[in-house]
Amino acid sequence: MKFLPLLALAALGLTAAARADDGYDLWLRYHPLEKPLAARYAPAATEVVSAAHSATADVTRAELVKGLSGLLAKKVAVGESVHQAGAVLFGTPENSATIKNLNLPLGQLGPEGYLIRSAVVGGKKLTVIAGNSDVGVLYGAYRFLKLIQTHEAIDKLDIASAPKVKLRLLNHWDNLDATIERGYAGSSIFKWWELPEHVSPRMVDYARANASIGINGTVLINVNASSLVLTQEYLQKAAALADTFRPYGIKVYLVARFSAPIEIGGLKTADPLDPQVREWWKHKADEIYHYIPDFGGFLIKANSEGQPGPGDYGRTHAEGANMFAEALAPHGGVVMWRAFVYSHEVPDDRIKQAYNEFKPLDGKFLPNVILQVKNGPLDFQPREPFSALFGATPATNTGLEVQITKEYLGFNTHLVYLGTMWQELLGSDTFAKGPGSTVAKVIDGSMFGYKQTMMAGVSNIGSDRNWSGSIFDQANWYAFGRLAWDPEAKADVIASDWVKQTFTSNPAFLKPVTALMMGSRETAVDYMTPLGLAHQMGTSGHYGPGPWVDSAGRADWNPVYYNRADKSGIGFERGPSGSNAVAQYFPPLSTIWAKPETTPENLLLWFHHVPWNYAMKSGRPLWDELVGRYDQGVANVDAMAAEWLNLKPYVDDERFALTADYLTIQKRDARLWRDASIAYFQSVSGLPLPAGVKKPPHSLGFYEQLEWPYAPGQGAPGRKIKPPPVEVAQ
Ligand code: GCV
Repeated sequence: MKFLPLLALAALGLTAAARADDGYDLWLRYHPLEKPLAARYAPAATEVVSAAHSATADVTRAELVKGLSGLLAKKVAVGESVHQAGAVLFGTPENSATIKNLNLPLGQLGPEGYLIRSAVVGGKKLTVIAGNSDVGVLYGAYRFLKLIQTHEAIDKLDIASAPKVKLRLLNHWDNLDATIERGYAGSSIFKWWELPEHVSPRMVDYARANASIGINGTVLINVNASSLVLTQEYLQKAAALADTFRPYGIKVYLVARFSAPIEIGGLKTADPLDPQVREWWKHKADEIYHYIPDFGGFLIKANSEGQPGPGDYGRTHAEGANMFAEALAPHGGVVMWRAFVYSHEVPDDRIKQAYNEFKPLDGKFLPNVILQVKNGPLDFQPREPFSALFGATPATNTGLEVQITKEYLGFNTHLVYLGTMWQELLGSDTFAKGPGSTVAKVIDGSMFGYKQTMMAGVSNIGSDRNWSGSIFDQANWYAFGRLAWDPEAKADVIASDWVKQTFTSNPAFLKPVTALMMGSRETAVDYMTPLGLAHQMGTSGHYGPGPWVDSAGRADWNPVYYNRADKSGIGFERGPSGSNAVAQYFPPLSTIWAKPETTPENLLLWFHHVPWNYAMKSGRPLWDELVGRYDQGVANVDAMAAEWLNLKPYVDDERFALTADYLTIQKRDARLWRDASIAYFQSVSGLPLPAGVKKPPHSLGFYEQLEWPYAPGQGAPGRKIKPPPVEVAQ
């Protein structure tokens, strides 16, 4: 192809900024670099060399060729041995004599780590990408391409990296009928109906994207599971996906529904101590491994939100989990047993219940069981403290579950970067073994020497062309992978890498967009649930505000259960005079969080019920501060939207417009959250609005009538449909 001069391209509206882009390529965009940059890199990327020919080596080669030829806009030679200076040589000591002879320090890198080095071999300068396994090398190849995408120097490389967490998994809450519980990006990408005969080519791009950020496993279906997925027909379908993902180092996992022996096995019971049931699961495991030899294992939601479990037979969670563990152990599989458990009877503060259930079972689980704990003790709220289970189960492998899909954070239409939220969590000190006992050190296994380590993210991926429902939600998928690889990685570095790979490295764009992302989660907290409030969303859909809701199926699904707002004040008392949830944490947190004066203000109402006139650090009474936070949230979204409009010259039209439209929605919603919350809390506090504060435009009654019956992600559409309220202007 002939290259047209840049000016001519600009005249045709075809410069990099203007080219339409639907976001399908995610952060793996290998669009040509500007000429001077490409010229800088070209001498160090003349050919891709490897003698390895495994399925993984083949995809590594293909990715390097695709990436380098795209970025450098030139043909890149491929060979089995080095012919010219500037070769990119990849492999392991087993499949490359050159790499073996280099005696590289691969010992510390484990099975998935990699090393990237500039070296001189036979008088020729080259770049070596090496690892102990083909998959480690593939990760190294993605890192090498990222160096070029992010405009790093590549002439004197000496990079070594290995994942700190062993199992880095996506959890899809996808149903077999292609709907997605809490999915906001279309329907499921796993087309079970067409499998195993047809595997969508999109599955390869899914695997590429995951491998590029180090994700090495995927749970294909919803934890609210159907037993059907364990039937022969569906195992064959799952096997077709496993075959497609395998070259990319990605294992397939399934959800095991506890009652499957009854539902698909014809047994009368699913009691985990019944010999027939145990035998059934052993056979089932053997059958699965027949179809999927490297099957990863089971994820199980038991005795939680109506799912069956060992409690139905008077057995403990450990007895239940160990039954599966025994069935999987001969094959090397693991059981991820979810700790998201709270009782039907609501006997105690809901946030205490998982700890109460699992702490006494510490040490009773088999070595191939991992307790899968949500980040906070409640449910993926905009802000919660870390779950008290982190640090409390030294004798039980304990893994982390975060939610990439933004069930409680404005779905795909609110721009909220979750890297900062996860960094806050992972950096939180549990004090389990004194200062420095961070959640990161618990889950990477270094604190208690766990045999299995795991970090799972509830996926935000769907059939939308842009995968995640918005461009900026791709950053959350990306950040999850990066943090699972290194839980101590920094959110700002991750955000900036993502912006560079996804958009541009131009500082005029990079700086403001990274800043916008970094502030976005705190902004959402401000307009939704400031000062430690939680679960104030309307029930079912969890989209808009509903602080007044007191009619949900059970008390602890109600926002009023959490805000406890009354004439005397607001907040849930969890100090010694209340539910004493603080006692589940290690000292000094149990003491610091026991009193409002020493509780950080961003968790104040989570831990304490305080009077409306409680004096805040700002000097304002609590009521004024609360109102101020809502206003701040709205102002920040306005500023984000305005900032984005300034950035039009640096973005293609399609991604610019989508993001601008969504920011308009976010502006609307932030106002609604602010207005509805202030209207409700004012009706309870009876206090006047602080001077200069704008009155909500409608009466409380108006907001109370709002519903979002068709909000996506609720499974069957329209769980509860009412005609929309008639607007009454104030
Ligand atoms: C998959 C919350 C969500 C449910 C989800 C559950 C869980 O309650 O609203 O949709 O169910 O968490 O994590 O199991």
